[in-house]
Amino acid sequence: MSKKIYFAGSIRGGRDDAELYLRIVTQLKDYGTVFTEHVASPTVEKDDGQLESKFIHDRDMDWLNQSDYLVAEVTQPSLGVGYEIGRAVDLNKKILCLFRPEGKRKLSCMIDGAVGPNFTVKYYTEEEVPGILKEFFST
Ligand code: 6K6
Repeated sequence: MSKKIYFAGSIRGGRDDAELYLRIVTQLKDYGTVFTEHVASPTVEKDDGQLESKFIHDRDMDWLNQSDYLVAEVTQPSLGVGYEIGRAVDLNKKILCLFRPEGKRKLSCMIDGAVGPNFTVKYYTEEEVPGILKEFFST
């Protein structure tokens, strides 16, 4: 059966990494269905901008509920991504957080310190993504 994957990445937290999200989502699609492909879309704010926050929240939580995995790119800090990670922990989802240690930015202790059997944090460079995903989805 195809894996169900929720991808999380910053929207209102800042869109600097949007093109990277798209490249990660493209690779995730080799492993299964990605519910949140729109997070990687250059036009997400225009496409979903007319929708009520409550609709977006409830739709996204429904998708998270249906997912087996949460993959979050956490380099660009985002309240929404942090919230989704917390909810995914509560729902016992298998979680992968990807952080690029560039410049002065440091990962929140609440993500870095959450590591456990179902919670993986990877400090990475983009060329490492294929190997990281292969390992994550094989366990
Ligand atoms: C409306 C106006 C601007 O952008 C929009 C569309 N908003 C969203 N559409 C879909 N998912 C969203 C939206 N806003 C937040 N999310 C969810 O939270 C996504 O699943 C992202 O992983 C995460 C981003 O949170 P913020 O706090 O960076 O926006």
